[in-house]
Amino acid sequence: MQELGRLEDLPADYREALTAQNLVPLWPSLRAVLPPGKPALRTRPTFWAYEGLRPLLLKAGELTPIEKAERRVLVLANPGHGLEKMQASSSIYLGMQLLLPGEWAPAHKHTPNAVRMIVEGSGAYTTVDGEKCPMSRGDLILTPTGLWHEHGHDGDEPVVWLDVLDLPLVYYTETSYHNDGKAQDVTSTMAERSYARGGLIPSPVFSRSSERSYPMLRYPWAEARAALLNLAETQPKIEAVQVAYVNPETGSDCQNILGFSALMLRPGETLRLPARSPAMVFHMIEGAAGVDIDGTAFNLATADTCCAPGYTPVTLSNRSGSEPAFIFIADETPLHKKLGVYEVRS
Ligand code: 1HN
Repeated sequence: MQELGRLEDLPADYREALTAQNLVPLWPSLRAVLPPGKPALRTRPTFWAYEGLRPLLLKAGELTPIEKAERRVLVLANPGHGLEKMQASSSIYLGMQLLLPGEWAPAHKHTPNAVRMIVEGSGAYTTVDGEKCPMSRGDLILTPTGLWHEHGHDGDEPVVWLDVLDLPLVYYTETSYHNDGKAQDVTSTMAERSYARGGLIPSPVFSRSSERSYPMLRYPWAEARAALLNLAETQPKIEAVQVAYVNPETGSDCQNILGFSALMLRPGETLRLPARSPAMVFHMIEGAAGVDIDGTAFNLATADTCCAPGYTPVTLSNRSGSEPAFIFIADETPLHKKLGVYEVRS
């Protein structure tokens, strides 16, 4: 490959003349923005242990009242991007949020899409677009772009959840902003029960649900877990016991930018994921798994989280020979497919 001219090769007065007119020569930077064969990946394999994070999050509950935080979150930041950027990958933001009994996180809406994966505790709820969604471990609750949401807690123990947002991408595109609002009137709860059986949806003639971009906002863990166990039992030869969180009206990804799925590793199973362009996040819902990211190995216990850069093969292995392991996966697949840059390499 041809080596290109460097900035230092140019006379100083020429460089100054360019700068004065807001001009930049391409060739000294061409290889950096367009490296050969594979992108330059800032996203590093990174691991966040719940055991280490939890006491610091609970301490934040003592140090910072909810009124002073609005959302009491410790961000899971990837050092490859610089911690201050608050990015897990180029397009994924991760945070662990704490809500204590009696606390209230006021209503707002914003352009980034969020989901919450409940990690521990019960008694809290989030109200999204008038639907009150109770939170219990392993549930996935959507807060898509533009929908009002607020969190409350009627229980008696701390509740912690993992927030996954496309904030870095939305911020990068200069489209990130929020609006504050007043407390919502609750108009429904457990609306996901309308979609509780595969292949059956409310009548498209008489219901207004099919007009909504986000008809299902809460995906109870009990349902996802049962679906995985059924899949493993009825399709013993299936390569990966994995279910995608989709819009039940369309069968498409449940949100526009990030994709979400739940994976079951059968007892003793090892699963090789091919190198694909999207970065991925793995969060352990139940059990324990090894995650090998092209030679960087992490051991995930329940509630631990890690991320893997794109274009990198990942091997997952259940560390138990007798119990299944359940992993929540978030990735950038919908974004890459929409942009036309999605690739599977091996
Ligand atoms: C947000 O609105 C929430 O509503 C959590 O709980 C985390 C991170 C960045 C921007 C908005 C929430 C967030 C957030």
